Amino acid sequence: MYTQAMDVPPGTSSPHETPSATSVDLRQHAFDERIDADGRIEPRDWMPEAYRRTLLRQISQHAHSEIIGMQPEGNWISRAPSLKRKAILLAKVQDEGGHGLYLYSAAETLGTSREQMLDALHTGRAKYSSIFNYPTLSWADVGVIGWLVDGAAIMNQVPICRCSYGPYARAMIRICKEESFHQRQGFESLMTLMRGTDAQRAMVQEAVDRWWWPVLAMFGPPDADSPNSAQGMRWGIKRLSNDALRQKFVDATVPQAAVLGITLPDPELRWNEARQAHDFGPIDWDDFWSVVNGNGPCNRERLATRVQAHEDGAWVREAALAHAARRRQHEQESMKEAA
Ligand code: FAQ
Repeated sequence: MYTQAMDVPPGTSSPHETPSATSVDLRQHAFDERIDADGRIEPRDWMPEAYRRTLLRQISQHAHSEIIGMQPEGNWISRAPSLKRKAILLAKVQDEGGHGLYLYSAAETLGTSREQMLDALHTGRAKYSSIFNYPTLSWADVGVIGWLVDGAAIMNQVPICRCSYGPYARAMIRICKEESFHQRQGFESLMTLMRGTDAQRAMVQEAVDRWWWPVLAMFGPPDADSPNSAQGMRWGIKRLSNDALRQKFVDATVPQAAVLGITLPDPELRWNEARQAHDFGPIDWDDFWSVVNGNGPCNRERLATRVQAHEDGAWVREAALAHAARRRQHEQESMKEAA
């Protein structure tokens, strides 16, 4: 069900067939040339197995992040402070679900079914972003997620719009447009709170204090400890390194914090004239790895909620399959009648 794995016409060799050594050399050469020329690789093109696996790893992790990422904000839909905020939040959470679906579709073109990817997520074998394992304790968290988490996501994802793999790059173009709206609505929501009462301003500051460091860690380990970066960049999957993106994010966010009137919780944060960039304090990587390895404040809850939602949705999948089967049968019957 659902799979968009490649449909190869008769007579065409599948990218997953086992070819002779000479044809692999030729195909590898053509692939390398296309990558060097900054060209795009499409699903039916031959690709090295390691490239396919790296893409599948990154795209499926990204898809899982979008789907699990619906939960922290979803927690506030029933408690949004006004009808307007509830409508915006509903639309945003629904957008994140849509991003997950585009990305699962992009990953399926690499020859893995959605069932396989979901099974990896539901059994705890697949990763998703560390950031979604932190709780949303106040309404300000919703604004802070929009401002900082979506802000970090855009910083990371705009360069992926130029990814060498066509389906991923195209999905990212659409996703980034929506993420930009998400970031703006988060900033606007915080701006409204900051113009409110002392208690509202304190609530925003408290939320920023909790989210700032996990958001910086979200960009991934330092370049020196990032085993996948060098090859990912060589293949044009990643365009900028984890540290470069983190730095760009800090530099973009500091002036926004000043406009909001928020203090970022880092006494070492200051402009470095020589580097033309901000210096910032050390990130707690032990905490990051503990969360990635399943021991964050909400890992178990997030996974259990996801598995439950999947089980609760079984009847929808069955109904969709039954409907598709009936439609196919009707189409075949009307074709027979017309013949
Ligand atoms: N969390 O060698 P690297 C969003 C893992 S979407 C968990 O540097 P790579 C939208 C990494 O997988 C957010 N694990 O790896 C939204 C690897 O493990 P593996 C998601 C992490 O792939 C907003 C190991 O550490 N965005 O926010 C994390 O070159 C609001 C070594 O790392 C994407 O996925 C982490 N933070 O670089 C939704 C963007 N960082 O697989 C709802 C696409 C690293 O070898 C609400 N992905 N790891 O076992 C990427 O750009 C890259 O995959 C990185 C990691 C940068 C995440």
